[in-house]
Amino acid sequence: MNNETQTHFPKDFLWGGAIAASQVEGAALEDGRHWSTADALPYGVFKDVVIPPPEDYLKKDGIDFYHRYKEDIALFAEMGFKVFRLSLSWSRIFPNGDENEPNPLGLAYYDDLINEIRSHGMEVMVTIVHFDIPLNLALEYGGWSNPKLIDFYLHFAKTLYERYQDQVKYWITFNEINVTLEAPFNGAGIQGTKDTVDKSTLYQAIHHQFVASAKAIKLGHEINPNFMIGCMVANSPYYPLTSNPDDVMEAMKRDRETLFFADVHVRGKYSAYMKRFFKENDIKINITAEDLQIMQENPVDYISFSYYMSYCATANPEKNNQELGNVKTTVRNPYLEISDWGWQIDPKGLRYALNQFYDRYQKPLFIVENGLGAVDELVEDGQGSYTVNDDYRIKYLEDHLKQVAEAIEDGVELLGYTSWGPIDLVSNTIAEMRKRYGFIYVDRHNDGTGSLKRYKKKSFNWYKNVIATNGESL
Ligand code: BGP
Repeated sequence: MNNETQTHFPKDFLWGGAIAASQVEGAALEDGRHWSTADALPYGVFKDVVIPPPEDYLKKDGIDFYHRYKEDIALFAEMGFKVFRLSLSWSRIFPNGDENEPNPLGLAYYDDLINEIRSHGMEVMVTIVHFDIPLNLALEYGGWSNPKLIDFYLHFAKTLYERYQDQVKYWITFNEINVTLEAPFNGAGIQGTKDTVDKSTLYQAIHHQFVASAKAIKLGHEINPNFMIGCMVANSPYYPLTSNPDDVMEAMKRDRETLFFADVHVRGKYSAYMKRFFKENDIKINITAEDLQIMQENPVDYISFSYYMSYCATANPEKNNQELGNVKTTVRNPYLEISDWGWQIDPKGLRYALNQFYDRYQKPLFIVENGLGAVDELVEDGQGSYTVNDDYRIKYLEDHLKQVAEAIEDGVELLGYTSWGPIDLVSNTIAEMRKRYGFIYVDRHNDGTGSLKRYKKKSFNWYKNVIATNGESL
């Protein structure tokens, strides 16, 4: 810890890493698995719909985690992970989403995988759905616009809870639930884009997810009262571009597009500003008294979020036209650098976001994704092997973690930190290998070539040391 910061991370702080099934496993059609919406991205949304995905689709083989997980988990253990966040592929367990009986081979795979993680003494954090709805539920049922998805989801959640109740303590009901607003197919299995899907349909689907989430929290606590069940949002706070009150109001409005999702999960009801928004935009949603009761009675145990960047808001439509990140069109912050993919790098924004959430909710928080996607170059390490000198990644993570330490000093109750993609994986929406986040390099390329061999990057030992010193080395 440097001199400016006196803070110490809590003694039981959960350091670790996070992945998602569809971005690592591969084995897309092995052992009874069937297609998911994640396999159909980006083809299902940005180009003409191509289903099933074409042969060269990268997620089809992923980084072959399905077969190599023992080697990968041993590397995470070597770094000293206290927790490992993963998702379990819905379409591996219920290939079409609407079956009664789970696929025994899918469950057998996850039995082994979870045992392996536990055998290294790590806590397991499961994201029940991470952007991968069985494709059949999207095509035949219209995704989450259909209330039937609630029961299919609960059946899936119950299967996981009952089977892994003694091994998994931390659960997340939906990954980045607010992404449904920007990417309806990604988040809710609704075909179309944010500009083409009707707003009532979109918010109805989101409402179904809220109900499913609350019911899943109730069910989970009935099965094991010690479960910690949380929501997860993509958290990119907005700053006003200028001190013009119109910019300030715009920033407040755009922040609420995210806060709305956490508000509902914590307060169990729609805030007044959303009711006004629905009214003014003629958005009609079917919300029953029973829905509201179940939401009210089952708030989350903690709030988790991903943090990659902050945004700026301006009320001037002429300036509001720059593509930043994967999905948002907004305006660039003149004070911030951007990553190779145009994501604004803002460590202090993480301290700001942590404080904003803690002040608002007074609930434990968990940072479940953070990291730098960059182009890495594999070079000889002078000892007969290869490495990546990723000082830029170390800097990004170090700068962010120092701000996390500041937030803890501010009084924020933070349960843990899992970096995104501790091993290189296929990026989500753009489905590329070129964008790498890992401490471990995977020899696989955009064209599908590569030995799939794993190499430790420079950041591997750096993160190992951060964990070993519980953040004192920062
Ligand atoms: C989040 C997703 C992850 C992951 C990450 C990085 O939105 O939860 O699945 O992909 O972003 O995004 P990308 O893969 O586009 O770099």
